[in-house]
Amino acid sequence: MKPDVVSFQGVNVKPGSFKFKNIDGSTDNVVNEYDKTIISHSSPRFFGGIGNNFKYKGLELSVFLNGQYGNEVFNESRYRLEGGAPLAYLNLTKDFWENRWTPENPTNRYGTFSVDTENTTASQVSSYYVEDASFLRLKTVTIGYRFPKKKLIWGVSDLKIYVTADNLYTWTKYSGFDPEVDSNVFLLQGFDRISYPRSRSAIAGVNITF
Ligand SMILES: [Ca+2]
Repeated sequence: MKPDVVSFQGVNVKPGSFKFKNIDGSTDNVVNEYDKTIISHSSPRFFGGIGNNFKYKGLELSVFLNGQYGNEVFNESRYRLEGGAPLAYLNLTKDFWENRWTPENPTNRYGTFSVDTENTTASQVSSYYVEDASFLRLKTVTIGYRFPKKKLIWGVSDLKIYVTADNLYTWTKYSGFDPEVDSNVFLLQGFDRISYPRSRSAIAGVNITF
């Protein structure tokens, strides 16, 4: 270990540990509860949606986009699947296991792994697990076709066929399943407790008016 490495109270900091910043100005270079600080912003600075309808002859297209900007999410999936909760004997991702820090693989991509919390800094909540959850989602797209009235027969006065698709695509840098997370606890906003992603769906329909 280099002499200027910051130590973490209660943890054996080793090569491959996360590096923490001693921000309280203490000269002992120890990180403890006095070095805690606010590191993120769980509410979006901006959120909204925009929709538009297009018509050309019998064709109709409607598009709705929604999104948010400027909020951050604690990605608990990564915390659990990258060795942050080792005592719970949770699974690890293959990517983490194969690319974790070891003396033979001295990488900055992941930290080292240990089964006990005294020997890993991964179980400390830190900015490492906090991610930008801004997104833009192609929420709903509907394409329809209304048949010309003069072509209708059998007493039909209006005939329209359509296809509607939901959650077609999401532009985001967030690495979890879905940046629009719900922790199911009101006081835990911006906390991704491995929330289930929104499903992509499509329905087709026919509207007939006699
Ligand atoms: Ca300190």
